Amino acid sequence: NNVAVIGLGYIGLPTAAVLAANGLNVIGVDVNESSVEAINRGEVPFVEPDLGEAVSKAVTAGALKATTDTPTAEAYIVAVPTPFNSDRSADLSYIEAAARNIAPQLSGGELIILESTSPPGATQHLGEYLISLRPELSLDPEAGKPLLHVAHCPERVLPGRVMIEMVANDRIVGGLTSTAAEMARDLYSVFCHGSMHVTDAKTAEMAKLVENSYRDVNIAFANELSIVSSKLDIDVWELIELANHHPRVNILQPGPGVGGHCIAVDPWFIVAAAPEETHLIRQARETNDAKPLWVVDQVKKLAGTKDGVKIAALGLAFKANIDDLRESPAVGIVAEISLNMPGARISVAEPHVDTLPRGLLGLPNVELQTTENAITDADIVLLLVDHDAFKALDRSKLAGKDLIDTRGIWR
Ligand code: SAJ
Repeated sequence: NNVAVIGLGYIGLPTAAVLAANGLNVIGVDVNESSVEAINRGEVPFVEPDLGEAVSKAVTAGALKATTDTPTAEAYIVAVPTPFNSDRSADLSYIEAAARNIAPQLSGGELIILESTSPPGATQHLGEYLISLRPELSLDPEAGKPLLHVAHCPERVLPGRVMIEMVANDRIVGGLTSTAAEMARDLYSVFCHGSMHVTDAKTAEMAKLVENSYRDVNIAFANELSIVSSKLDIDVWELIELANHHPRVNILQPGPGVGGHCIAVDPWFIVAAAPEETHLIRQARETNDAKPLWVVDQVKKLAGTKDGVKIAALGLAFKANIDDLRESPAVGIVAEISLNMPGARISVAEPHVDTLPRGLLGLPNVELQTTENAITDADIVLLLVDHDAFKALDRSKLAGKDLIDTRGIWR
């Protein structure tokens, strides 16, 4: 009953904690020594509701231990990053590094699950890579050698709701063989109360990418509508609300752009796998990536040639009520305003962080402020994230200021 979880990040750590809570002996592996030490003290190196409690309980009970060395185990869950290269193909080097550490521990019969979001074919690649390192083992049940069982089980949890969705969501389990898929299904059934859908590895990989791409395409539609509506002087939020009364229409919300490490990345893996066939998916990415610059243009137009204009930028996170600034369009927008409008003063309010992120640190005209202070002085208030804290703002404090509300909370 030993499970090793490789990569103790946003997905690996919650998975490790939930497995440990359900009676398995879990060894978490990470290259980051300070994360490993923190976890062994029962602490969590990032913010996710209810995760801290789960980790501290599992560590205290002795069911979860973190280490930098890959141990011997019956099952390995690989949850390492899959960023993209400069040509937007997937970078599988973290997966390969995990495989190089797992390979020496194998004796045959183990289950290896790739949980990282991956391009089609990555699970097959992981399996073949392991076999190239350990040729006396095989993926093929007919080969007459000790077997490795390799499967893909993509995570689908929403940041901010990870501990709930990890247990409640349905899961797709794709194996290189049906035995591998069934073994993975049995392992995840220990904690997952959703339905398990068994398929082959490549279809499972694509299912995950398609889910995020579906959302990206639909957000791009909403973002395009917001630009069209601005040109036609129509309130896009009212427009979408009205259209959504149709029983078969459900348009998503426009915003300052699409952030996070999933939706802004995953569609490119589909484009890379079929570049000639992916016009819509590519266009959606480009539309969403262009939205932050459109917001910057709105600010420039409003500020006109006024020098010393004071801008309050509310929110830096990539979406509401989290502290995650990765790929956040809000950060890019503030950086771009700072660069394009050197005469402007930008007070940034982000109640979920205490320091400016790297991309904004040291910019001479940008400072982190409380929401109250940022607004008091401002000529222009630019709302970038729909945090509850901003929704609860006393609207009379905004009187007389120019507002740019990219999330439609002040209509
Ligand atoms: N956004 C909009 N308008 C909307 C919805 C979202 O502009 O109507 C923006 C958000 O502000 C944010 C970005 O899109 O910048 C992404 O946010 P999100 O809430 O749509 O998704 P993520 O990135 O937090 O999580 C997604 C989820 N995927 C789907 O809902 C299909 C989650 O279930 C996945 O597990 C996660 O990606 C992942 O890890 O792949």
